[in-house]
Amino acid sequence: MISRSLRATTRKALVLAAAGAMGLAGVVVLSGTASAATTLGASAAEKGRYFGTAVAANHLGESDYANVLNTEFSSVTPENEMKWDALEPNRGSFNFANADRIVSHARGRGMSVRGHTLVWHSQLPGWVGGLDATNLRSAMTNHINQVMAHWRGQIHSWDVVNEAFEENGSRRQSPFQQRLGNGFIEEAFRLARAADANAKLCYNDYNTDGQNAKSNAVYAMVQDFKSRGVPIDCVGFQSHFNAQSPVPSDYRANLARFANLGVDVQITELDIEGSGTAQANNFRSVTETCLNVSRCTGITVWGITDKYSWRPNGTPLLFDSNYGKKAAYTAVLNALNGGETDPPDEPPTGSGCTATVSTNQWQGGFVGTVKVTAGATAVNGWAVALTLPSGAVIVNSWNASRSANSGAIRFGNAAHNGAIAPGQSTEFGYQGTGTGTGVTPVCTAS
Ligand code: 9MR
Repeated sequence: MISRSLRATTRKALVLAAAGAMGLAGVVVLSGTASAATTLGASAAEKGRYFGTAVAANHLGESDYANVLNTEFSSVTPENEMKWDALEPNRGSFNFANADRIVSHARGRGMSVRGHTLVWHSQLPGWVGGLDATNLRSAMTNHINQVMAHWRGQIHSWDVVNEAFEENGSRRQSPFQQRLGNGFIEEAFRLARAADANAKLCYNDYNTDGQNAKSNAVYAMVQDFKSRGVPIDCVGFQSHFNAQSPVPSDYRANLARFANLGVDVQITELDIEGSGTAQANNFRSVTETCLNVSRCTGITVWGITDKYSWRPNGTPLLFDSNYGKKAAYTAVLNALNGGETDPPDEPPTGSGCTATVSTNQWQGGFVGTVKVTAGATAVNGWAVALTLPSGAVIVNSWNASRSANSGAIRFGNAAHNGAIAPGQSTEFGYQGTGTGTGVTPVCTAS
């Protein structure tokens, strides 16, 4: 086992070599192993991460736009050009030209590409919504196969399914959900793995940045996929923030709990409305959050300049309308150049704890067994929150305290099982009447 600092030094040397080989601009070697980078992409590369942006094909010919893109970023996401309506406006008739321009621009300059997005209810041509189940399944299959084959081996990560959940954690009633049922997400991921075995396959959504009903539902889905071997490699957190939807205080804990399921996490559409120091501080904190989650492998901002943002009045990006670097830019660059952070590719991942539940249900009653597992650092006390379905009542529990007998319940560790070594587990249980299935336990370390 090599030491953390030696690993970090070796990593930095490797990353610098890789950045040089990729032709990434902006790495300045100061002396010995000390270095600082002067662009977002190069600074992120020093931390083993990418820094990307959404781009629009129709702006690539503008010199300011292309200059900032080429200098600052190491990854791109086509903002609209890979959506279903752009690629397959009529059934079976594909138009790859605009997205091809972005992919060749990026790959010709050593940038990676995020594919966005294969299965989404929005920007869906009308003909898809009119299909019956049999035709929709074959259209979805063909769309995934054709699109992924076209760029096979060229896409770092695909958003296979986008925005399939509602805020309350239920499934969004898209044509896919309505005609194909709950299994459509799993079907899409299995098709995607078969179509391009080398692309990372992501589920991507918004308002899932903190722990809430929606992110709990996505978490339960990813947990289920991992337990059954459904292929999924990453979860995208869009991270569109503003006054109504601020950076959540449990952002890091939320990303870490997903990472602890064994998937990469990516910040995929970052923008933060505001200006000046307040905006800069938010961008800094988001950047530090990613750097402090070992499997947070990269950040993508949702556009280069405020001028072309989908929310131009919110001035939510790092460059102003004249391509001037904003305070937010400097905050992100400094954060990327900051101190030691968790490397993205080494288990065990994250700190804190995770919880899984196994429920034995019979007619009229149930026993739940909850397994609490520590992350990369030791846990010295934990609590697990879960919500039982209505009608379920707990009559007995063991190896934990409990705050209530029904509804939202918080279990705390007992005196003897609060301390858990890194990567180790402990269990507690409860018995109740009614139906106790379908709960999602959320663990917090104290
Ligand atoms: O930024 C995109 C904008 O140009 C489009 O008009 C809009 C149409 O749906 O989509 C925007 O991008 C969305 C992304 O694809 C998915 N997450 C939300 C983004 C902002 O709406």
